[in-house]
Amino acid sequence: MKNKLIIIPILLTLFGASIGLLVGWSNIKPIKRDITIKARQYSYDPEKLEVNKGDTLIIKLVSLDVFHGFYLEGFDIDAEIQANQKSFRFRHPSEGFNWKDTTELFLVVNKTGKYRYRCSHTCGTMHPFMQGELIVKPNNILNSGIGGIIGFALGMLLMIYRKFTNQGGK
Ligand SMILES: [Cu+2]
Repeated sequence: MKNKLIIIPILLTLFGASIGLLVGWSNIKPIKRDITIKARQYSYDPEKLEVNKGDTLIIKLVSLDVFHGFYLEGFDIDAEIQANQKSFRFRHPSEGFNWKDTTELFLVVNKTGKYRYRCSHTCGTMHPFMQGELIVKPNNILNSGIGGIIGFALGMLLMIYRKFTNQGGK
């Protein structure tokens, strides 16, 4: 009988933690991110972008010196940026050379991974080395962690509650 009393609280704790994990898993909150990428010979600022899966990126592209490109691998985006202009033009390479003018790129990052962005317009001798990296992280690790903690706390509360009710019954 003593063993049973130990097992039940453990099961309740695990059950609570599992519920917490599931709640955390579905509690993904994507956000909007305003991002300005400055291009100049021969780098991008920022060189590395870290976002979460599901986020909406609103990307402004500016060039500080000469004509640059911005080709984002994995998302079918290519852009051309004139020096010191607020607007730029972009296309989806899969649709050919159908350029459109814009001041912002809207992009929902719906997959995790590392994606290179690179200059697609020859801008000088070091042009081939002009590149950066977009890192899309899963956005549920933190949530599931918090969910697990809440679940654990819930399990502990259930265990305490059971102890009290058991004592009350006797
Ligand atoms: Cu360039």
